[in-house]
Amino acid sequence: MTRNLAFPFALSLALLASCSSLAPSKPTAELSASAPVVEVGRMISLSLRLGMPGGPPRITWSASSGTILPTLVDNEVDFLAPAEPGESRIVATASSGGRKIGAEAVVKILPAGGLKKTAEVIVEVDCGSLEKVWVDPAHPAENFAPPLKIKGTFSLDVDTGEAQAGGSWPSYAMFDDGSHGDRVAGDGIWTMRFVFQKTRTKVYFAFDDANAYRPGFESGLAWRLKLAWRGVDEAGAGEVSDANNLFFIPDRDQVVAWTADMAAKSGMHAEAPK
Ligand SMILES: [Ca+2]
Repeated sequence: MTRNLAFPFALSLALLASCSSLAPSKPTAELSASAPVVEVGRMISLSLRLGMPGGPPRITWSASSGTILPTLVDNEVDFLAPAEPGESRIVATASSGGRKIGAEAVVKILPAGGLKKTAEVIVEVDCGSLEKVWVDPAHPAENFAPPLKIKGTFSLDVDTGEAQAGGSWPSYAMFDDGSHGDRVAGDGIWTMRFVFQKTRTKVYFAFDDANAYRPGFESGLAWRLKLAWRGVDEAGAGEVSDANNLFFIPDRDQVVAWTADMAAKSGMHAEAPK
């Protein structure tokens, strides 16, 4: 009898063993976040969904950066993003009846404003620096004549600032009257404000002014400003010009500025090197 009973017992053990190797009987854990990205210092919610036999599991949470904030429910927490952009790896571990299972999620931490869909681009030119500019041997000391104009591969609603990348170099008068993003009226810094839908498309731009000497598509002074800006940029960070033109990429809020310091470094007040 004992032998006869032993066989079915062994068989059922084998069946159990083979069942336990199949997915349905394995504990499962899935970690989900209310959003896959969050701005620095902002909060999202995290939830751990468990399929686990046995009594109520004990759940522990950790994050490689940022702060885990408990809620009233063990399997849900809030995540407070750190002050620095980057990534945080969040791990939740559940244990019950000697079994342990974990799940993890990576949350991307964006800079402040990173989730905003629009990018504000302010272009500023210190036109006080555009005096006695060397353009060519016959025009060695040209002076800025207002208004400064900006043109480029964009379209713009001047009143609202709404702008789109792309376009065939329309020209718009900039402002030195405290409007359209201009910070101080009458200080010689001419400004234009653009609000783009964020894009990685390069927006090329150049300037013009009312100076009478016009050797090409713009005044000689504006042409010299472009060359000088490119020269300073290429000597420096190399972020706002390529082989042909100045550009910005409206993928974030930014100020694109030509300053008196840059003018002094550019050599635009002396004959250009041959
Ligand atoms: Ca101004």
